[in-house]
Amino acid sequence: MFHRDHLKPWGAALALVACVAAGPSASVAADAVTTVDVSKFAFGPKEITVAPGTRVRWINHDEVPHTVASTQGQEKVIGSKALDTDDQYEIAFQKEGDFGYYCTVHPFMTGVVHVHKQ
Ligand SMILES: [Cu+2]
Repeated sequence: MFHRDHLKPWGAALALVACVAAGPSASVAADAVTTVDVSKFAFGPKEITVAPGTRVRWINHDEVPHTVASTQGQEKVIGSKALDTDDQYEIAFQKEGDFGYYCTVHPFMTGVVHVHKQ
């Protein structure tokens, strides 16, 4: 009980920090979300091109868990937990570049997010 009361202000503080951090990008691309379907052991579309500030959301439609992780050797921009059926993972891409990724459970599953000003 005592512990819980102390955790609450922390949660609020963290949420506030997250809001402030996301602030500047929100004005660039308000609700731009691009969805990648994880289905039949593949990412679809396999390659996407988005503007900086776009949120990319992966949704697992398979009956087995998948992950989304930056290609080994690349900067770790993408890193989801195991996604069960219908689970989602979403991140915003701010920097321009080509971000390759794969499923750590099935490494043959690969994809690329190209982030470029359009
Ligand atoms: Cu997988």
